[in-house]
Order: sequence, then C-alpha cells, then structure tokens
Amino acid sequence: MRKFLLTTTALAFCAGGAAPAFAEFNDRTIRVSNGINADHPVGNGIEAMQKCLDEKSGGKLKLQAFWGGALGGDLQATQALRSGVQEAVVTSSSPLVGIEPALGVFDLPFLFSNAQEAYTVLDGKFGDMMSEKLAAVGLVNLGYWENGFRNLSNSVRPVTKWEDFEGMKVRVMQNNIFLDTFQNLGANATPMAFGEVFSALETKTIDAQENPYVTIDTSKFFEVQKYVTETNHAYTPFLFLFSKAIFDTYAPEEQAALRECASVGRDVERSVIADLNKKSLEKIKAAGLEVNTLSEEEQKRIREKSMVVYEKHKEEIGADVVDSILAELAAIRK
Ligand code: TK8
Repeated sequence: MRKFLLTTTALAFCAGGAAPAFAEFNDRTIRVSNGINADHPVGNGIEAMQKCLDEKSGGKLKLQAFWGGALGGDLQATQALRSGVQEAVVTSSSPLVGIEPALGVFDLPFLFSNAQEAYTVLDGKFGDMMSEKLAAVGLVNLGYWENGFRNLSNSVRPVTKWEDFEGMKVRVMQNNIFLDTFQNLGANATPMAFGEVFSALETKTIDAQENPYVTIDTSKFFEVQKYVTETNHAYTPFLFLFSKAIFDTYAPEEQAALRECASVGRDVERSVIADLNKKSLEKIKAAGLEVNTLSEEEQKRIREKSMVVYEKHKEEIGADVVDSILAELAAIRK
C-alpha cells in the first residue's frame, strides 16, 4: 500500500511540476508573404506579433516574413494557402474577390469616411461575418490589418477635378469594382498585379496608380511619379490570412496564440501607419512631387458620380452584405 502511494505521488509529480514548459507548442516556422516592403508598417506589426508569440510559445512559433512579393503576389500567395503549401500572407482583400465575392464590399468607393469607422466595422460583427465566409474557402482570417486610405499618383498632370482623370492610364488592383470606379471617372483603368506597378510606371506603360502614402513611400513610387492627389477614394484593409488546411493541424493553444498575437501586431501596425502617413507625405513632397487636394465641392462631385458603382456591383457582392455594412455605418454615424 505504502509503495503504491509513493509511486502514484511520483507519477503525479512527473505529470505536473516536471512537465516541460510550453509542451502544447511545437517548433514551427510560419512563412508570411507580403507584396509590400519590409519598411512598411506591416514590418513593425510582424515584429510585435513575433514578440508576443515568443512570450506565449517560449520561442517555438517563429514567423518568417518574405517581402516585396518574393513568394508571389497577393492572389498567388493566397491560393498557396488554400492548397496548404504556404502558411500565411498579409494581402489586400481586393484581388481576392474571385475567391470570395463578398470581399468586394470593401472596394466600394468612399465607403468608410475615417479610419475609426473602418476599425469599428472590421473588428466587430461585420468583420467576423466576413471571416466566416473566408473560412468556408479555406482561409483563416487572423485579423484586419491596415492598408489604408488610397490616394492617386501620376506622371502626367495635376488632378484636381474629375475631368482630369480623362484618358489617364491608371493601374488598378485586379478587381472589377476598382476598374469600374476609375472607368466611370473617365480614366483608362488597367488591372495589374502590385509587383508589376513600379516598372510599369517607370516605362510609362501606365501613367498613374493609387495607394496609401505609406506605400507610395515604401515602394518608392515617388521616384517615378510627378503628382499626387489626396483622393481618399477608398479604404482597403489588409487581411492576415492563414492556411486553414495547416491551421487545423495546430494545437488549440497554438491557434489561440496566433489569433491573440495577430491582434497585437495589428494594433501596432495601425498606430505606426497613423504616424508614418504624415512623414511619408513629407518625403513624397521632398522628392519633388506636387501634392494636390480636392476642394470640398469637387470631393462631393466625385463621390456622387461614383455612387453608380454601388448599384452596379450590389448583386455580385451580395445585397445582404452591402445592406448590412451600410446599416452598420449608419448606426455608427448617428
Ligand atoms: C501589396 C498590395 C498593395 C495593394 C495594391 O501586395 O495592390 O495596390 O494596395 O498593398 O496588397
């Protein structure tokens, strides 16, 4: 009897106190691909996410970031996630509308009027609903990071009114809503993968592109552009996507750590963007670009002209999805 007790005590000791730390975690290298460069605020976000993962996993979960489209563009990398050959990607939602048409809701022109509005919608019920749709196509969305409000840059003329778009060759993302928004303004919109934009601007295959200031800065588009207009025509999110096929093989503790740390990274990334935005604009000016703004009247004209795009794409996005985001925005704005 005594011997039995001693044995069970020893066993209990082994199972409890002497268990190795972070036993639920495996040594994993998680490849995260990005189209943008390492000095984009996503880099700060990934650093913060790694620090958080180090603490939670005892250094076992390691992010390995690839930049500048080294593992392929947004769409290609996302397909690699769906087929389970790559772990993660930070991608724009816009090129993924062929995979999940509801994502097109974020491409509607002038949908969000400020970043706070976007955060409330994306980090809340609506964002969760969209993440469920992504899970159904093999993608776990760990959170909405920020790409941000988009502005037009070009090499031909100052753009201060909608007539200035006439005939301008504007690169747009591979996305019908962006294509229509710019065609509707009179531009000659050309869909193109992000990785081709710099050289297409340099060789004048295209005149213009549109991206947030931090991207015009960190992807060096200012080197091959002459004018920028603060159009703020759309706020597009980045999605931190994980391959569902791979995620499903991870322990619940690993999954939870990834979700929590992705939120930590997201918050850091957003705040770095808020700070860098102004600095990027200064850098763009210092590089000799002419920076224009739209008068309030002109903003209103362009916005009103663009509203046809909502009706045109409502069915393809899903009428319920469009109605629900508009209702949520109306509630926030009250
Ligand atoms: C980077 C892209 C980029 C996006 C674009 O991979 O394509 O213009 O804004 O940030 O996702």
